Amino acid sequence: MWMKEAARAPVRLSRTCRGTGSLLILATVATAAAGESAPNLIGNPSFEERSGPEKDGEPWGRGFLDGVSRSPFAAWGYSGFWDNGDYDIKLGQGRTGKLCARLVCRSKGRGGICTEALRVAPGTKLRFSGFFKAVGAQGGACRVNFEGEPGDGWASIALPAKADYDWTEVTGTVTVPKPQKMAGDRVEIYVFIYIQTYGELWIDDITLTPAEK
Ligand SMILES: [Ca+2]
Repeated sequence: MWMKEAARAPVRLSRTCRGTGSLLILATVATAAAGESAPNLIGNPSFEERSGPEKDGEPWGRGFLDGVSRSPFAAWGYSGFWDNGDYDIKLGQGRTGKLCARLVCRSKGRGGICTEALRVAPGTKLRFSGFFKAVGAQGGACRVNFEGEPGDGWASIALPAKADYDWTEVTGTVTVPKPQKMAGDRVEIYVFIYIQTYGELWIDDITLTPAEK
């Protein structure tokens, strides 16, 4: 589904430096519920857990996620070969913890990483936050793209349009659309993070949490 570009709904977008971003997250958590953190829907959000040997039931490379193979990181899939691109995925020094994901261009096109299926009710408002760093990322764009049953690219959040920047928080709020056909009360969505530039995109500390209505 992610092989082709699709119309993307605009989303509210803001960027803050690391210090300010942490304060914003704490403020959100503090108001979400009395003393409880809003649940992060993203597995292995800080890329600290390696994928290890292949496990039964892994979604990568089959069915809906055809084209996405397993990555070195648990709960994340990867492809470096869309749009005639050739992107490697490497372990980088983490913004927090020990590790982050690094997408490294060998030939410009499109590469990216993807979450496992996340099941949410249509109409749910979700707050995205992630930290990104770029090294020589020029000649294209990088973005966070929301895909799955509601449609190809039902929302998208642009990453900074700069070739080089240090760890920067990117946030946005999206609302899950209702597909024309659905069974049950939840739909599957996926979060993709794409690089379409030369150079490197570093990724760490990804959160997707239900936002207040
Ligand atoms: Ca990390």
